Amino acid sequence: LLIFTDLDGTLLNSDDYGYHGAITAIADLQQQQIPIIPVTSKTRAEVEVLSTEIGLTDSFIVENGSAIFIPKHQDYLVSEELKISGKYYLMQLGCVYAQVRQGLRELMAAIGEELTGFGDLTIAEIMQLTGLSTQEAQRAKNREFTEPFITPKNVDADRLAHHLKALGFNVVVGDRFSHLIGQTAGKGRAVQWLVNQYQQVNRGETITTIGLGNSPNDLAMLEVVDIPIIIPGIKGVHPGLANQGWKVAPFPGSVGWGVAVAEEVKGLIY
Ligand code: 2M8
Repeated sequence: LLIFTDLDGTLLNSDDYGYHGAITAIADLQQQQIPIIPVTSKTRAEVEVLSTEIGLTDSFIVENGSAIFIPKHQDYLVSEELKISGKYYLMQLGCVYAQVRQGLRELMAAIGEELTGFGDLTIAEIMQLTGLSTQEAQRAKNREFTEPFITPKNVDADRLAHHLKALGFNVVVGDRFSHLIGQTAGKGRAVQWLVNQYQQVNRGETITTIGLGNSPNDLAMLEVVDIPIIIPGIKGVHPGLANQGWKVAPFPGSVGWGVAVAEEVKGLIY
């Protein structure tokens, strides 16, 4: 069993980024040696700190499925030539940051509108928009593969996506921002790649996957897991995820995560 989880608004509460409601469920999973794999818009720098805090030690997927970081102690998951990046093996699916910054400029020219990306914002502005602390905002700005930008109010989402596609990029929508990502990146692809690596190690065994998310950028991940679980917001399920017939956690944020995961895992025999 593998648990793939989004962070903001899913494992972490939307308002305070806390995860208290999930602590017991996380401890139970760890006792059963069930990997908890973050699949997030966040950067490597952000996930590293959060993982240490929460006590997660498995691989993780950052910047909307642009890269998979495999810690050295999980080298059994590495079956092909992968780059080494710091303490990790790195499987890169998307572009590098300079490319997405250039993409944002090209998009502005194509639509004839100003757009504001994280690269244009100061730390103070990011703090104001997100509620992150100074250090957290610095880690969020420390991007390697994707550019979050403020969703323009006067540009139709389909038009934006259409132009980005023509420029060789994709756009996904998170809790607060739109994210410009490489065309070969995506939470779904990244999850599939990692499941495949686990599958090669566990030949013959069936691997069951649970995925948890709350925003439209989680759709691709929820589509490729065996058991998709939606974490609602305070106003209910995000319209971008509605009508899928998927299980919805009984509460928003970490409390919903804890209850839904505990229930689901109890129903499976491992
Ligand atoms: C951004 O990601 C969230 C995820 O849904 C969003 O779009 O609202 C990213 O920049 C991430 O790095 C950052 O931590 C987060 C903070 O709210 O915002």
